[in-house]
Amino acid sequence: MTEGTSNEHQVQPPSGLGVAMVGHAFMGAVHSQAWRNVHRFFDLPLTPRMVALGGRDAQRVKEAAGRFGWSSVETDWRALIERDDVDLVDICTPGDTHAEIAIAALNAGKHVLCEKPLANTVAEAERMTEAAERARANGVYSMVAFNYRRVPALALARKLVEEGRIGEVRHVRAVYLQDWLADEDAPMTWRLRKEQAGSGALGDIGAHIVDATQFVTGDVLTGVAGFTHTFVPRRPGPGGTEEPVTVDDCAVFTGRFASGAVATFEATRYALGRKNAMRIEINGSRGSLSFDFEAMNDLWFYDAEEPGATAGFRRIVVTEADHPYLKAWWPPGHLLGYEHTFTHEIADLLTAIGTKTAPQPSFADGLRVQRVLAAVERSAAEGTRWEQVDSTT
Ligand code: 4PW
Repeated sequence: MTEGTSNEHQVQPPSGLGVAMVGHAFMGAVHSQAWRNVHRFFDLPLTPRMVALGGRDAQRVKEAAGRFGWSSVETDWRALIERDDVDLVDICTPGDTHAEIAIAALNAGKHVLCEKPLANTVAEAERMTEAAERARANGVYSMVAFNYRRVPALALARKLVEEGRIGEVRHVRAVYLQDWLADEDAPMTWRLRKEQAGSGALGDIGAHIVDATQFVTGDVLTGVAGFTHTFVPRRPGPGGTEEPVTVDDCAVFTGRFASGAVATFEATRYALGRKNAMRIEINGSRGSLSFDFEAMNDLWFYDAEEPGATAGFRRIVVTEADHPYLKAWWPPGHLLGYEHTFTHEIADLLTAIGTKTAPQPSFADGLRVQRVLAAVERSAAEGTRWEQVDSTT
């Protein structure tokens, strides 16, 4: 994890890194703010130069570049990769383009940051991982953008697990709940087309809880069983015609970690009232940890070694200078937000590249998540064995 600077003075890093980004929607906007600000708050070996933004529509990409602070534009991502002033390519496009862009960039000797999930299929993720490993042998690095690893409270949770503060992990309970699809008249989007998104809630947000739980526990999932469901099979498409929804709306699955820990997962975009509730609870043999992204500065810790009369879940407000990433930011109690997780991610990436160490999560980590998603889909397709419940009274 990258240490921050004190916020009283800025340190000018020694050399620059030319960055190009492909895509300028939600993820493009949030990555842009991180590229713009990261070196103003973190002491880094490299300063990013936001040299070019890529997008297909010339007018829209020009407007986005002006708004977000990119110096030039390209309407073909291949042109970005060919440029000598580009050292790193940041991929913020839908999943169906990740493999082609990432492999071309790595083969051209450019470092790559790629949005999650790494790819739309395991086969694509395998090819990307092979390209990443070849490139790494030549000092070219890559990372998959699982930004929630960089929530200070989750980074602290990992540290507490590593230090043995909750003992042996027994239960992992994770949900990622959003509600932006609950309205059945909400229009079609690329996130609902299998050919573009790979899967629905499973890959879009389920991927985050798979990565985050593996990160916090330092363990890997070795088996899953689950099912998926699509509540609204058709939605208003472009031009007023209805279009079929070809992905899952929700995914529910159980899992087993290599250590033997038992896990449950739920990902949905139909949980009315829950806007971005990524919640993780871990119960160990000596204590428990609990986190909810909708109150992302808090980590709840239950220490079973405290005397029974006073033991209870304790709220840790993760804003102290000695908490992960916090030295770079505001005085205690002055809270951080969603965007900071991307700034932290990019600080860690620049530190890794500048010090010639492999950034994490690697494409191999992204591939492992992809294999979990594929296993859930196989389990769903093959049909979990459902036992009938006698509902007669
Ligand atoms: O974290 C989530 C993403 O990965 C965001 O809330 C939106 O859902 C955008 O993509 C996914």
